[in-house]
Amino acid sequence: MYLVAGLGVTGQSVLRYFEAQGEPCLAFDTRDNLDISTLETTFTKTPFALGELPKSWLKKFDTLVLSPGIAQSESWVVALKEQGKQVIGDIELFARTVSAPVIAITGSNGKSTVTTMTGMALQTAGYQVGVGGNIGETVLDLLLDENTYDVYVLELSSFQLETTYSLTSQASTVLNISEDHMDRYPSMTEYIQAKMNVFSNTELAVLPEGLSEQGVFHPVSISRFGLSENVIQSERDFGILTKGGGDKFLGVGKQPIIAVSEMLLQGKHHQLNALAMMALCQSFQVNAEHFKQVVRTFGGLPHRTQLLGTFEGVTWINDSKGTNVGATLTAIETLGEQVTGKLILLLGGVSKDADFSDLLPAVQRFCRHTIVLGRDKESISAHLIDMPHTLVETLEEAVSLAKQKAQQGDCVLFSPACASFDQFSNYLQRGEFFMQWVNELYLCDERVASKAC
Ligand code: UMA
Ligand code: ADP
Repeated sequence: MYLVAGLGVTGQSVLRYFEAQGEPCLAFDTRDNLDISTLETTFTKTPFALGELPKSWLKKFDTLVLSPGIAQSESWVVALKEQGKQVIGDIELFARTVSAPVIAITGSNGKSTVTTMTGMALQTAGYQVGVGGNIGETVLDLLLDENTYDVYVLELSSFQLETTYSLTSQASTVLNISEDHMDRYPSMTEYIQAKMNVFSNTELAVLPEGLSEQGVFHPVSISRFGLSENVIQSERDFGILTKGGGDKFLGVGKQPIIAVSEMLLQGKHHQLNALAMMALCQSFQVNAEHFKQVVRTFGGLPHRTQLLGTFEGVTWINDSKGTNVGATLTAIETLGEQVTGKLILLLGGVSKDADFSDLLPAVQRFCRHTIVLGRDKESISAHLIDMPHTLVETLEEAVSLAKQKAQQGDCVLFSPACASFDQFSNYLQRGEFFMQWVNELYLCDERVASKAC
């Protein structure tokens, strides 16, 4: 028997999956105030418990299906492991059943973007593609839906990879590594180890320039991708080629595929993401025209350096999905180069014990003012000592202060470098509120101008 631990998006999909399989299970969540009334009426045969795991259950199950948000270092999980219980996740259940090929994507940043673009490329080429995992749609819901997929493209977090053992993939990648989730891992070593699990049984390992092959367990082949000239060492490596007139192309080996100027999204990280997409699709029938169609039309996902508009000469950008220092650094550097004035940076929330000093050179170079909000604002502020910055409690306050600080030609960038759980349910809700408050600020001002507010 299974114990389903965690009743969020993942746990609920596991309950649906077990019900469809006729597999009995027990359901548990550590949050004693969670409203599970709907679940209890949906899964009538499943016993539910909240807060503490009932002692009487201990003999009833042998495998724990752990949600990604629960750390294996939690004392009750450690105790269960000591008693010999097996710990697996939803990806492991998926891996045990799936028969179509899988492309597995992890990394610190760009996962959702590359997952989406890879799905688009395969779809454009005529494949029926199941896109899911950490990006939102759970892998078990993909298995349960009515479609027959030719290929699955999965975004996998380090948390999900910790509890995955038998996933076989056609192609896989760790897109990049920068510090994240340091509240969950003792050090970067354990975080990187979790990510490297994605390579444990893969036909093709797609590696960014600079990432060591150590820890890539016996892939059938390796492809590298990167921006520097010398990343291309073989016909399987993807990089930027400069042609006669100085035009730059995304290419493989010596072969140019897409002119960089054709890409709708400009910026170095978008080039990296497109190279990774092409490398991951190698063993499928996807050609240059299919890739071109993707990069010409893909304008980015919502909440990722999303342009809201230019109001009274100030541009507003929502990067609520910038949830770690690496992502925010990319956003500051990319937008800092593009904007005619300076950046007003809004960041803060749950810092996950990150080192914010990595942001300093970019903040110094590109930001007029930084506004720090949320639970961990003081500790973040300690890293910004000599930078002009202000501490506020809420995002709403930050938005109105940003408007006062911004000058003509400036760009207000909301890229929190933090998780959202102190004030919001998730990054989506945080981004929606940001957009709403920006809208209200300018709408209300218009009414002020016409004396109607
Ligand atoms: N929680 C408890 N007690 C429990 C169960 C959960 O306190 O018994 C808390 C967790 O600590 C966490 C929250 O509830 O704060 C949600 O955890 P969860 O495991 O229930 O999460 P799900 O709702 O199942 O969503 C998860 C991913 N979330 C996490 O890994 C935290 C979602 O990624 C993912 O889309 C979904 O599965 C489907 O696969 C979100 C995320 O923030 C976007 N991911 C992290 C990231 O991208 O950085 C890893
Ligand atoms: P993830 O799913 O890994 O969180 P997303 O594709 O959702 O990544 O992008 C989140 C943020 O990370 C973006 O808003 C952008 O600022 C940054 N980003 C995207 N691609 C890259 C990349 N290749 N390298 C570094 N940062 C990136």
